[in-house]
Amino acid sequence: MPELEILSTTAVTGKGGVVHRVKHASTATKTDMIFAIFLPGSIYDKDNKTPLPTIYWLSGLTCTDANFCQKAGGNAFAKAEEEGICMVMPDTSPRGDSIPSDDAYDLGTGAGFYINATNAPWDKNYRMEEYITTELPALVEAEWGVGVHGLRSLSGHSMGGHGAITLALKATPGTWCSVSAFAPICHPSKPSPWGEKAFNAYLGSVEAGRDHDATELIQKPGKAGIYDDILIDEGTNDEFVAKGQLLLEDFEAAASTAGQKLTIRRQNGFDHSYHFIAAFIADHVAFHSKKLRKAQGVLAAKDLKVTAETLSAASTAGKPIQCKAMVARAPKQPLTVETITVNPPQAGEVRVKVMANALCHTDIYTLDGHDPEGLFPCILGHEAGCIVESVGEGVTSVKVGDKVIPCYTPQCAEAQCVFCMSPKTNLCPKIRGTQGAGFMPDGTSRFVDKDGKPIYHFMGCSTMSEYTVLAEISCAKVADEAPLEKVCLFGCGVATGLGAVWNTCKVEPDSSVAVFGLGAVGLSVIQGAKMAGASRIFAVDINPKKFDSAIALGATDCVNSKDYDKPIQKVIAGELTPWGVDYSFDCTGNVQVMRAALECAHRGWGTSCVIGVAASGHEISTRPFQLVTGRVWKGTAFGGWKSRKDVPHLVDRYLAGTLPIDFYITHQFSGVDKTNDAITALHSGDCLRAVVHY
Ligand code: NAD
Ligand code: AHE
Ligand code: ZN
Repeated sequence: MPELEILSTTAVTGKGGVVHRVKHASTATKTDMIFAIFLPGSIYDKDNKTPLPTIYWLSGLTCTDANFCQKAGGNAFAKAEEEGICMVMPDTSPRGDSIPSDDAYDLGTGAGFYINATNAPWDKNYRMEEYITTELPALVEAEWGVGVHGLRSLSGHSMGGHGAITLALKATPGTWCSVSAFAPICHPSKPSPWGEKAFNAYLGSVEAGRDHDATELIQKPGKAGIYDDILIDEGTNDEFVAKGQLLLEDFEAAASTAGQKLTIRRQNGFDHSYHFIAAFIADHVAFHSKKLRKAQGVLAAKDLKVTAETLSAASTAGKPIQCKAMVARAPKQPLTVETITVNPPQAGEVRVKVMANALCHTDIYTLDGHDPEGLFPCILGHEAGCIVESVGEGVTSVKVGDKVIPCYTPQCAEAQCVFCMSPKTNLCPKIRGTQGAGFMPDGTSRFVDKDGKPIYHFMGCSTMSEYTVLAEISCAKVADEAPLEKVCLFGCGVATGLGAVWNTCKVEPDSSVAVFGLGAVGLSVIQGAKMAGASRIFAVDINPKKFDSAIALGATDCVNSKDYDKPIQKVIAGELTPWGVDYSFDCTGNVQVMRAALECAHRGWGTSCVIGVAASGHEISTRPFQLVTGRVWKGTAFGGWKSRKDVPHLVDRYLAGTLPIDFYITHQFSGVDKTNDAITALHSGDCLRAVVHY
């Protein structure tokens, strides 16, 4: 691996996102090259080289990597941070005193045209096609582990737009996921003046340039349709349109003939500058993110197939499995990493390999000894994504290799179950007794520690173990292409918040809503309320660091109860609104806050929903007058979702892109033994969900 020199590291997003400027000796251009790489702070972990998708941005004539970072980086990196995507910004040519160049701005330095020159004196160093398509991705993947498995896309501006489209069309299908461009040079071999100069110099003829020309390439057999769509923006005030440099209409016509879908947006009043790029770069990042996620899903399904085959080949079925787990030995004690035995599933049970587990506040609440049902030693965890390793007798709804999300609110769906048969509730009691007692439905545990002693189960899930056993009725089977390290969030917090709004309270459009506590649960209440069309959303927390996320999800007002010297309910109902809000939600577990939430609900009809879980012995109270005057107090468990029926639909909406949740994942860790670090993160106050990959 060539020596990399980090020239500088700049913080560029409020979530720890950074840009490194990197210098290295290039084998392709036979000189030192500089590029920049953006790594999203909220999701990239250098130690584990988180395999994030990556966009390669190709700049235009005269530019270096720095132009894009300084002039369009703000919007680009903010969106890339949000989407969990890396960006790589290479230089536009080899540079240096020993490198041939030309006085003109459109040949030589800063004008490498993303081709491999074949003509002297350029042929030795001007090998930008090799550099961008081969050397740089290999280097980036080796050093940072990003853009692997073909999870990379191309975008660029002007000469870089030409580069992005032509390199994408010339590549073997599957090399790049998607391509987009700003004011691309589309028909340089027509020729356009830039094309004529570059191709004559670098390749010896314009004719030779046809192989590096988007309009020519798209007409070649097998090129149209490699990409289901290509996004292109061009400014209506771009001087190079009139100068016949870009010729987008030629590419448009050729693509239409060839049957290639293009999304062309001619942006009113914009010119050829970075203002133009900065204005629309977030759209392009979102465009690529969607394609990259889809590709990730396909990969995940392939992975699944491999894992399923490994699992069934492993034939651990019917045998005890030794694995690592985090055991809660006593309240208020750190979890201990232990090798335990997970016994085979009995009738009606399923043993699963846990792939990812997210921390929920309720795990902490029990670990801190506040749960009246808390039992020790136990294995906590209940917000996870798993793959079925083996099934017990009589299990029909899932099979080895299926992806499942464990559900602490099971669903037996039996005709005689008045709860499962009723549309009013999701609280199936079938196994609630044994589940609350820390056992499987037959009243025994499947976990044994190294001394042969049983360990209690927790919430019917116990996903802080590499393997766990679930009741079949607690398994929600989800789509094979679902990324478990993301959709695990539908196992509890986020699903609960969305469900509290959509199922339990059925918030109507134009309602006013107050949300107390802006953790993942509270923020998903805001997301749900926004999607339900609520017009006023009060986000209440005592930690102002949570307000940015609340606003990003749709909050209209942020309220810090500590800023007031009177009960917050009197502020919301009285000062900020005349009579209170239509709906309020407690997402803190604090009984005083639950009271405040009720008492700020609208006189006559306000409904307040308790989501937070209160410590044992803590009880709610208010004056009956509050209810007499029309307020309704209710609560929700898992957002009212009928788990096995509804959770797969939530996952499908995520895969369709209509229910984004990635932003809740603020921290990631690798290995079950990193769970204590995740707990520390959750206590830090700037963590929504910490996902531990196993
Ligand atoms: P979290 O710890 O991430 O978030 C709690 C938020 O409440 C924090 O932002 C904190 O600053 C804020 N807060 C604390 N005291 C406050 C106060 N006095 N006023 C205003 N804000 C205050 O927790 P989470 O994971 O989002 O879970 C929230 C609650 O929901 C927990 O009690 C959890 O146990 C419960 N929960 C219930 C269900 C259910 O099905 N009912 C499901 C999941 C979680
Ligand atoms: N064990 C506690 C009950 C805790 C509680 O209310 N749990 C919620 C889910 S919290 C998920 O993070 C729940 O769904 N409760 C319904 C149920 O059946 O437990 C106690 O108070 O005993
Ligand atoms: Zn939970």
